[in-house]
Amino acid sequence: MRQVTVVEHLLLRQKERPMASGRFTRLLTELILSAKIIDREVSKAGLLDVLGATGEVNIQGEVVQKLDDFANQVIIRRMERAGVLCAMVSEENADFIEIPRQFPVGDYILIFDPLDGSANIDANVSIGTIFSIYRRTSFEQQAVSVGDLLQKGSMQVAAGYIIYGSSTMMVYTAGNGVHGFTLDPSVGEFLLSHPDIKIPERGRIYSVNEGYSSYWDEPTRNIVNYFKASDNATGRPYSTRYIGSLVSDFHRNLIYGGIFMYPADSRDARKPSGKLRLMCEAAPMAMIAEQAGGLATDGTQRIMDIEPQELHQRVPLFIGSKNDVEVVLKFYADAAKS
Ligand code: AHM
Ligand code: MG
Repeated sequence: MRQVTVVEHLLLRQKERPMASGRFTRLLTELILSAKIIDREVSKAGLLDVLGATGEVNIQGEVVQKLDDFANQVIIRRMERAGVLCAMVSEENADFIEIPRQFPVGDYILIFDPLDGSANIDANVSIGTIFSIYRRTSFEQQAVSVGDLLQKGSMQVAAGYIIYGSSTMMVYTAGNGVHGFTLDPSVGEFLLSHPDIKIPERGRIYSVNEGYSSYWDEPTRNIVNYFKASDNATGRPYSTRYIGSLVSDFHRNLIYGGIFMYPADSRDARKPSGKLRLMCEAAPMAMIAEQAGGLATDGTQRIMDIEPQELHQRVPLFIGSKNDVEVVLKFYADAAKS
């Protein structure tokens, strides 16, 4: 059987739009190449650690960088030359990244988390790159400002992730369904393996870091108790599955059905809105969830409708199967009434 590569898939989409300039395809092609480079290094992570421990240097004679810095640099250096972006926002950089003057610019904005869940890397746990693409709305000749970047999730042109797992996959949406491609390392191509992914309406899994339950608000505690309670009609109790790596937890729930939660947490006064970032993590995952038939909320508001006030704003996140996220909305709505 002849399998469609991700670039062929993008070109087919481009052909369906006679006015398309090919810049979006160019952007994603460059991002895919970045992902392949990151994948190559992630798959050698243990090996690089061994080499580092013996005091050896890598083949270029350089000290091996931490992988999340490496991933960040790969994406920035490749994408700034692509000629299609006007700015980038990385979870690793406090400020937004401008395109150096010597390179051509375009009107796309790339927001990304280069290696999410990288705290797990030494234990060989799956990690991922998350991306989100917007278009600037202001006049193109003006310098880009933070205001150009603070767009709500519903303005996203596309969103996706690459999961470096037992196999490496890219999952993305450009607003017409969610498609998954698996990297065939023997040919170095992402091949269409999961066309038009739909998340089951109801799952059997809840994913949350329950170690922090004493720091949660009351609705969140009640929600988790609900998923743990026994009820044949709704298939409860659900199973707990929590990896601590958003891309992996989300991807598993996307395929099997379920809900992922990173709620508000009173443990750290600086993080009353939980840990995850609205723009780099929650909004792109929300677009994928919705395109797959699921939902994403902060408890009361649709994630995609939240207007960001700052680049690294955090937000509580409840995301996954439609029926399961509706349970969350109901608990929060009931709490607001009482
Ligand atoms: P990171 O962006 O620093 O990698 O942190 C985000 C990660 C997510 O992948 C994961 O869902 C979460 O942190 C886990 O946090 P915790 O260890 O508090 O459960
Ligand atoms: Mg992250």
